[in-house]
Amino acid sequence: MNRRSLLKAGTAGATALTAPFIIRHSHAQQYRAEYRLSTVVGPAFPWGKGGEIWSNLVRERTQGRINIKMYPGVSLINGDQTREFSAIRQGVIDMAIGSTINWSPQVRELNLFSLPFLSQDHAGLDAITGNEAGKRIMQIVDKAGVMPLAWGENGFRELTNSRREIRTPADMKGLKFRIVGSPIFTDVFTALGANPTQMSWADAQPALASGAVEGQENPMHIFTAAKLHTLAQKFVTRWGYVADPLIFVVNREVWQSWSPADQEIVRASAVDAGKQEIAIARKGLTKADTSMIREVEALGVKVTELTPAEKGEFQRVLKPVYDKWAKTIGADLVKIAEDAVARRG
Ligand code: X2X
Repeated sequence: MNRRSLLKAGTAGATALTAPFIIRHSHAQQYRAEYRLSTVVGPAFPWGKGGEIWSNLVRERTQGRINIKMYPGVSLINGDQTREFSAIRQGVIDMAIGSTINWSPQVRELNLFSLPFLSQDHAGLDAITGNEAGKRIMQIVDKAGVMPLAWGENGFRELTNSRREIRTPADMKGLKFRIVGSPIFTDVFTALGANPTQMSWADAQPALASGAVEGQENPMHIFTAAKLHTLAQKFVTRWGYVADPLIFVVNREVWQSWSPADQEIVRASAVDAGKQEIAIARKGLTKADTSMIREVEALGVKVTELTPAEKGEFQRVLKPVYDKWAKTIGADLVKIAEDAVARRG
């Protein structure tokens, strides 16, 4: 991204605004008492923990000049997580660690990560975010009007339900699943023969508790921290169809109100917090350490690992959905990501 043209654009915009705004620009030290950081879940989850780590690092490293307050539950927008990106752009939210899923209604390229079975595993996801595709995504977010700083991770989204073990698309037939409010998920679950309903995370939990929906998909750390086994979720299928990365961002005007030195502190702190957060999100879910799976089984939950052939069957059924969305995302970007995964270590 060309930062000079970005700054110029910001200055041009500022001249149209009121005098106090310009004064704040020329006296960059005039910081707000508090900056609002939005996340969907709180510090009991790796995602919210990442927010806590970022806030603490920034507070320490700026000697309190930049004081971040966390608003989990996307509470600044009443839990309506698919409005988060617009709210950051408009300044209702100052900073966020957001899921690409929740921002994809505004930024179509972010659907890249929701292409079923694209990333395959942690190495595949790292190959995408750490290379050209990841750089392009950051440029796209920047162009969409929000300052992107670092990657984090919610995790691979696994399938859970209250009814039966799922090993094939046929096992999903007619089951009612809560899905996130992003259209690609409707296409995926419909293609698999299930009965999907879009709702926010806040609405999902009562819907699971009452049996209005029978299943959902989310990373294992969300499963344990939200105690989804107490919401009738007795079956988990680890299909790893979607990796759910997070992006650390700051509202453009807030960013420009900080001194270059403080901008650098916020950026470096986001990178450091992102690395720590990703390690927390993967804990117990690596080849070397599968303790998270044992933990879930100990809750009385049946955890099913699919064979490569079984995964291949889901992938085959979802091929038309993949191809349709690859066009929306941009064939070029999808190809770069696919090549990165194919070359992964
Ligand atoms: O709503 C979800 O499922 C969650 C918490 O994972 C996201 O915000 C994408």
